[in-house]
Amino acid sequence: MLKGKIALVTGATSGIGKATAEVFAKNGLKVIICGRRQEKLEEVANYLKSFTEVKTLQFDVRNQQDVKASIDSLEGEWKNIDILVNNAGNAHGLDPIQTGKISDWDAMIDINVKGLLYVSECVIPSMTARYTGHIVNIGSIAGKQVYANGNVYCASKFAVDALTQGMRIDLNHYGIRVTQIAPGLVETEFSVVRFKGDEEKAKKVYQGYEPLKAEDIADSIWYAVNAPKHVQIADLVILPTAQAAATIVNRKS
Ligand code: NDP
Ligand code: 8X3
Repeated sequence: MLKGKIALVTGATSGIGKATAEVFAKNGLKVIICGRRQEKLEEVANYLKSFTEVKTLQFDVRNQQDVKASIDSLEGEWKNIDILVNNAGNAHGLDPIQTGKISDWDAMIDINVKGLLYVSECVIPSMTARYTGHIVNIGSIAGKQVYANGNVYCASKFAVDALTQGMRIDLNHYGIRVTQIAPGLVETEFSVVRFKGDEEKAKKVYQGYEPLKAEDIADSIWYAVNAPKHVQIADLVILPTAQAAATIVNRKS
């Protein structure tokens, strides 16, 4: 059903975005992969090209002008994006609010919230004009429950939850489906970024239980986009079996 459709995935240089682009490519969708790291984009694109047609767009979602110029540079059929996966994002720091860093707060609001809006603003017009499309926003369990020291990251993901609902309401008339996927603990580069390159600290987040893999989330995204056209998966919370809530994890060691 989706063979030949065009999907744009932000944050496709690693983790959930990369795994999602791979599932799409293997199922015959044409993919536009986005991220800041050009060498990673090329590496992923070279791999995906054995399955499908691929375009790369290199931009920082914080830079509205670059986002617009990049997406506007798409030509011909590539302009008609059928599926947008707003995945680019990260946590920066894990500090209590009283000692949090402004630069971390700015990064999380600018990337996770404003970046998602900047990309959506460029893609939505071609969907409304065609009365079709599917937007998948990657939220988090952190957008459902606030946890200690999560403050601004949680706020950014609560914003994704609200924006997903808002998009679904405003785009309802156009037949555009809007889905939120809200994962719990997924082992990716996420914690390395959160802890600013401290690999040891990052590794501990995923020890003593089996965390989700990026591929598990990619599968759920595929389930949502591949559902029959009259079915709109609105919101999926996906946790490792060992995780009961944001900070309740059954660790064996
Ligand atoms: P990764 O760190 O592995 O991937 C993050 C991706 O986002 C990378 O491809 C990165 O690419 C891109 N990115 C980050 N900042 C920017 C930016 N300023 N401009 C453009 N692209 C950017 O983490 P995940 O795969 O885990 O994270 C993907 C999404 O899933 C995020 O929104 C995250 O909040 C969410 N999530 C993750 C969970 C987890 O436990 N891992 C759980 C719940 C939600 P590049 O560096 O090349 O720009
Ligand atoms: C990522 C999962 O629990 O670190 O969104 O917030 S968590």
